[in-house]
Amino acid sequence: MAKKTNSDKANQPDNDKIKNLAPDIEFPGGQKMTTNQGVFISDDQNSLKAGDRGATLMEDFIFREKMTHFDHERIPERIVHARGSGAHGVFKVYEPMGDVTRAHFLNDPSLETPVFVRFSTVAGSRGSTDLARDVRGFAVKFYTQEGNFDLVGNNMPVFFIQDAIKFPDLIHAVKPEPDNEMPQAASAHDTFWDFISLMPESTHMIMWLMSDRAIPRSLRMMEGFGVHTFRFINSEGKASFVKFHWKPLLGVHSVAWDEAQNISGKDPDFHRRDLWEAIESGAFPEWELGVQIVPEEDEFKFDFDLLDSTKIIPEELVPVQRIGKLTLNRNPDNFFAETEQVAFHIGHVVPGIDFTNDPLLQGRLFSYTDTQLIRLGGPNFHEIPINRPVVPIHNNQRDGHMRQAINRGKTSYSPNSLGNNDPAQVKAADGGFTSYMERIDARKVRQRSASFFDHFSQARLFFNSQSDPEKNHIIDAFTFELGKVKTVAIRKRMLGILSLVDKSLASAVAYGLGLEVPQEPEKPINKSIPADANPDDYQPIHVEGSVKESAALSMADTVKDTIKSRKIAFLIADGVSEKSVNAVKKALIAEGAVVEIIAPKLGFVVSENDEQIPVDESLLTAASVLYDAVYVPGGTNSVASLEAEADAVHFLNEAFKHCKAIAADEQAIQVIEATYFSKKLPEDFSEENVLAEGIVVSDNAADLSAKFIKAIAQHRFWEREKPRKVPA
Ligand code: HDD
Repeated sequence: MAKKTNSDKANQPDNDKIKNLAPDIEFPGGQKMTTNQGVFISDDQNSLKAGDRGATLMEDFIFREKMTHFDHERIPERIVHARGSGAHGVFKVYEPMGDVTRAHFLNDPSLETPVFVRFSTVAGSRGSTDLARDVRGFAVKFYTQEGNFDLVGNNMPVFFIQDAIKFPDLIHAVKPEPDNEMPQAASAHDTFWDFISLMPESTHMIMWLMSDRAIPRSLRMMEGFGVHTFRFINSEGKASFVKFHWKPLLGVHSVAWDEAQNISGKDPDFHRRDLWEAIESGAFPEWELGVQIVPEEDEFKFDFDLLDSTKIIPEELVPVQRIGKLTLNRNPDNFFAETEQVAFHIGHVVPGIDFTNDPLLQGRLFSYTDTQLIRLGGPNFHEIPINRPVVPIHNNQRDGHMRQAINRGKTSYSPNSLGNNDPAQVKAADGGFTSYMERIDARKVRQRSASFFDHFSQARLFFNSQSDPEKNHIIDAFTFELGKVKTVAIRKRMLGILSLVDKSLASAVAYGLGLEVPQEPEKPINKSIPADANPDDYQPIHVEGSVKESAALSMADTVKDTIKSRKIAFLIADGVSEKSVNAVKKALIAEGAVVEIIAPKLGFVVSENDEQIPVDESLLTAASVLYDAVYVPGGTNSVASLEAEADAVHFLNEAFKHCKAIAADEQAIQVIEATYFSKKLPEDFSEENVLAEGIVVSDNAADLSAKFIKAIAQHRFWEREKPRKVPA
């Protein structure tokens, strides 16, 4: 029997959704070529012509079919989040959550719910670089026994705007400018900052966007957030507010901005490749699902509005309970069929989960189905294999473009007597969805609640919660982005806004821009005002937030005890000591790291004992920015070659500049001496120094490995930038 899949997924488990996809899988192995009508093709090389030098004949149905299909291969890319990478996996809840939600998949710890996850950048096109400074989408489709639930979140817990009606404006501002379609996948341009500087509600989100959260080391090392406040409903109909979090077990880590820009050239698919390779190698990425639960009666207990998507609930006020685990354990078989055609919608909820009146959430409820209609071509996109639930669908919807279901029977209306009044509605007690009966007593108005008008206290909370290196990176990012803005008035307006967040931030950015921080920000600060309104009614209010610092907001406080799936470069040349290679390699692999051998040329390196060591990458195809750490083994001839090899020295210099862990066998000290950081080596390589500075040189492989592993787990040694001499 022909193999059903096109890649060996022996180590990547099946689940109910994978089985549900199986009948649609096509694999050509051992098969004969046919037309789309199933006719065998004898010649796929030549079109049918009137003579061997004559014109192609209209009757050539094989040519016409092939060409027509090709001509129609593309569909519109997503208007936002066009660039994405997907994976299958499973979710399991730890304990029944029946107290707060009746959702079946959150109540049975023995149940593995299949999921499909798509990560994305927001602004760039489908082919744009993964390492753009941008928000990352984190969309999870749970194929539950009660239908599909989509948690369509981001890697940042807040959003730019408070009302969905501003979304087209925001996206028009950030996308490439309409006259010249520049810049691609970048917010560093006039239209974006023009809009932001007029919309102070975006200030909190902008702090996140200018932080290193916007340049993750890996999709596997970022948090996810549902952003809005949702509702959980239990089986008694009692509601609680809930915020969703994804906490990565590998910790939250980012790259340096200079590194991100380099990666964009060396490997624009860096994140996509990293996710794919991790899953192929069995290093399955994992996140815990966290929830912050607020009882309905506490709705007005906070100094911000739970319905305002520019606010977090600080974890100090409501702790995050970790309630289950997501594991991504299978790569897609086909990018287009799965990752491109998957259609998420925040309105895909199951009984036990409901919406709130967050005006951003409410507007999203319209946009997602609407966009799929144009993107996927019609109302039957739910039948596309990746989108269909693992439970049957029965309703009276019929027909439309590309309908797959063959609905049997005469009745497609309800009530009916001819078809036994089926399909039958389902009582709430038996699993039928019922909307939460929120009491509403209000006038119909186009207004923003005054409880949404504090735009700065949480921006300040975020800035105050960062470590010094993180603060410096935020300052650098603002200086970079506003430096790319050509209109000086926009730069000045932004400095006015920043001065309302933190004076030191504003003056550090102003310094880099060669400007003064304005005494008073331009008034009115908020320019997003209805025509008939009094501008004074729309101005920011100043709130002293009750939480001044929150550890969860800084990546400096993240998990730093693992080097699982980290990529370590070994720089070697002919004459290398294979003992010095193998001992450290073995120790790193035992901790789950990936080791790649890099040499001046591809093929094999011949060791000092004439052993052949296969080379993974050459100094030409590899670059330090693609690795987490670097090690130089011993071997007299090898180190002499590397010392004289400018690319090898550059590799190390760059690793130092990007604050990475560096190790060298004592014999390789001369290579380190050729670098510019040789002057900055610590006095000794005690564990304390290695953990502070990230460099270890030793003649003892076991000692070196142990310290190197601890150093890699630290991720980065940002302190190296201290007098800000290292331009990372
Ligand atoms: Fe959105 C896609 C996340 C606000 C309208 N959004 C999209 C995706 C993610 C998000 C992760 C990609 C899904 C995928 O991988 O296919 N969006 C968010 C978050 C928001 C948000 C976390 C704020 C909390 N979005 C938002 C608003 C609107 C939209 C306010 C419009 C009113 N979003 C869309 C869209 C997209 C989309 C136009 C484009 C492609 C798609 O839906 O399927 O409908």
